[in-house]
Amino acid sequence: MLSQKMKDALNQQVLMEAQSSQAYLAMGSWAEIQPGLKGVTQFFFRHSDEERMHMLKLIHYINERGGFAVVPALEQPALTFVSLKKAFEILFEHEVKVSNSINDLVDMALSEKDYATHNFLQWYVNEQIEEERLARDCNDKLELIGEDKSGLYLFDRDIMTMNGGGKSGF
Ligand code: OFO
Repeated sequence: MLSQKMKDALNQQVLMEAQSSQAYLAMGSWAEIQPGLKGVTQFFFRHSDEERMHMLKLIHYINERGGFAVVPALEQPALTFVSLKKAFEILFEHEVKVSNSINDLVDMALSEKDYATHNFLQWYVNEQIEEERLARDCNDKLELIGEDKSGLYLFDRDIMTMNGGGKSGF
């Protein structure tokens, strides 16, 4: 059984994953109308799907452990971005926040001696290592590319293989 405190905290994480999915969906929609960003578009849409899967995993876990997973209302995410670099900076900062939130949940699980939830959360701990790494790589590459159009062309091409390259698939 989950404690009430843990149920609430896991439901908050459901909200966070849903917001992530929504934020990356908006990035995908923005990228889709920019010229020449096919790879990046695919990357954002796929990432949005991944976040939905993270949310679903939590929903099933909460319900299986005697709680009730609440499907949350969502805020409208940022819809436009001054540059691709800015979008990836936001994505990276967001992933760091998600990692911190997962770490707080792990702390709570340990302090409540809820080892089942602790065990369940390890998947998210590993996932966040991968997601932060990929987001950091993208930011580093975009920093190097700067305003270079041919660099951006290659970035857009390469990101298609980065999608499937990580453990998470991003
Ligand atoms: Fe769910 O990992 Fe990104 O946010």
